[in-house]
Amino acid sequence: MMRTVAKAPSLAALGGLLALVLASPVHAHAVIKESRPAENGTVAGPDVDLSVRFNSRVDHARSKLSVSAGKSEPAVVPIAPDSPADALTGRATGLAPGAYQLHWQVLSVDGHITRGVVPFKVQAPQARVQ
Ligand SMILES: [Cu+2]
Repeated sequence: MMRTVAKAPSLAALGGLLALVLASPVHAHAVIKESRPAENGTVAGPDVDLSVRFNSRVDHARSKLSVSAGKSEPAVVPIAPDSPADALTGRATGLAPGAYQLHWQVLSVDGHITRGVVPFKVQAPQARVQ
């Protein structure tokens, strides 16, 4: 009996927590789902197609892609006008072999900005085997 009474408040607290968890999906911050290049992936240069896909629609006009090498200032990569509604795509050109970071910043439909970095490597173009 005592045990049952003691449990009642914690169950109520659990219910409150559950309500919070259930309410949170209303907030749809853009969360990265996949990228090209992949995180820590290696791609052939010097021109590299970039793509970052999210869990929700993003505002292309208020989002940004840029690429940096080492501690250099990130160079802005124009976002392709035909990017899918839930993705940012673009093309970085003239990348020498080496280590790079793809920086993304997006405004999602709920009005929140999220950002992140995807490290990747560029290698020299593969010799073509005919
Ligand atoms: Cu949000």
